[in-house]
Amino acid sequence: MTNFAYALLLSLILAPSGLRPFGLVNSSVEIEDDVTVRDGWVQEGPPSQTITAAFMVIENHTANEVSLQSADTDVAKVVELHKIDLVDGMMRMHRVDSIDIPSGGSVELKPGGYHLMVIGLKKVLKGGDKVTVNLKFSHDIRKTITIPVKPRTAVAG
Ligand SMILES: [Cu+2]
Repeated sequence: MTNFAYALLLSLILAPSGLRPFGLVNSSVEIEDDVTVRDGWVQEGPPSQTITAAFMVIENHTANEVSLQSADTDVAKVVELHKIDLVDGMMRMHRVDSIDIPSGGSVELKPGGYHLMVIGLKKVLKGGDKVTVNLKFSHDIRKTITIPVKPRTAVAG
């Protein structure tokens, strides 16, 4: 092989790798390898009640199924994962161990379905307040979100 041919071959081999840093930057932006939480809110509790619920949409952008395993907040003693099901024509609320979010999918915690039960409020939550909630998922994923309290009048039903 002549030196010229060798240099040409080398430049061809090196050209793609020379672009690779850009490719890496782009792919790390496009492939969001993370769990994201959006549209979170806490229901303003009825007066004299120390229990309320929190809702949100959890999106799983990772390659694995991820499950929400527990949650806590400074404003309450306990946060439980709950689900409302229709059992024999009755709406029944029960505790669940975890909430699974499929890879590439999302789960909506909403009134009448999955929710975070916020138990033992340490202060009265009013519309406009902000509540910080720590979420613990499988695969050692943790998220801290700060979500608004919605006044009861703003919620249908
Ligand atoms: Cu509940």
